[in-house]
Amino acid sequence: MIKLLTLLVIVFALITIWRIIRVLELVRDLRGEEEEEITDKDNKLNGLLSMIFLFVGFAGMIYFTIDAKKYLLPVAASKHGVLTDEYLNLNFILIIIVFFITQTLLFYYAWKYSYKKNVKAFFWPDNHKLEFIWTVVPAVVLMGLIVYGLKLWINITAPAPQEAMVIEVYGKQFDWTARYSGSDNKLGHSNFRLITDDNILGVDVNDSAAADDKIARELYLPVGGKIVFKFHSRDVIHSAYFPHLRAQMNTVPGMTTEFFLEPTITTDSMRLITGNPKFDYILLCNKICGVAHYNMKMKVVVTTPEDFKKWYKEQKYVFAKPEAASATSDTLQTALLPESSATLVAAK
Ligand SMILES: [Cu+2]
Repeated sequence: MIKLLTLLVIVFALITIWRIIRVLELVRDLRGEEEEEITDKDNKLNGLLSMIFLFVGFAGMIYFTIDAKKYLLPVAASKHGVLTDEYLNLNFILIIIVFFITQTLLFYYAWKYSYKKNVKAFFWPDNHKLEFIWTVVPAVVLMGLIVYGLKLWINITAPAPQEAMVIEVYGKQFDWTARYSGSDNKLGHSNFRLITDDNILGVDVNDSAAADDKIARELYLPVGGKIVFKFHSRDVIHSAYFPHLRAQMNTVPGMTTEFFLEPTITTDSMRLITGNPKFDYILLCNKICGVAHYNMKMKVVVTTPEDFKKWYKEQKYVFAKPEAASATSDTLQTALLPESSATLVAAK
């Protein structure tokens, strides 16, 4: 309410000032006075104000940029995320350099070459060399950025390696479910026609690959593991967004989309990095998919391979474990996991 009142006061004040100026103009017209001549002093003052504006603007820009850092995401927690962050930072650095150069020239010249009575402007209609330079240099820099970006994109979206652990991420209005593919590293076939209250993902009970599949409402990932997510949707297009892992992929009804990534920082380590003991990774929906879209999220936990195995054992099978399933299926794709966190640390 106070904000609205303040806004109203400002608006009325501006209207009042505008009316007063208009009245003064009318009074001047009635008196038959000429419009004031612009003096050298006015030009000097305007030039000086340009320079002040430049420095105040720069100071404000630097201050607010640094201040806004607290709203940004913490360091990337996946292998490819570090690369995309580097690319983004490179873009920012280039933009900032160009910004400082162009703004400095703009306001400096306004001050330096402000109108002086006895100085005549030099007539310089074109300069091919200069135009060539300021066309070619940005073109080459942009080409470089595009080629670098494309290479990065091809690298990130390349097919996942064979040994990557397959996890289904299933979206529906308005929640996420995860399905782990078990010791065969194969997800059992699923179909929306098979969906029932007991079989929320519509997994085919007759598919032998489904026997060792496990279902979870929290997404646990082993740090250093190679993970390939297979995304599915029951109803509309959702978008699976892992901000801290720098990954996003649409989930589309009737088709499988996928994303390969390697988490590099455990939840515990990230809590230390961010200085926030309550920090948790999260999976969000990033496509406005209906009334409760804002609430469509799942907790993601990145943990050591040992803790991951422990957690995995406690998870439920999609179907009550049939006798046919091998007794060893509880052990999961142990071969897919990094050996232990100790070797991970050593590898760093
Ligand atoms: Cu959604």
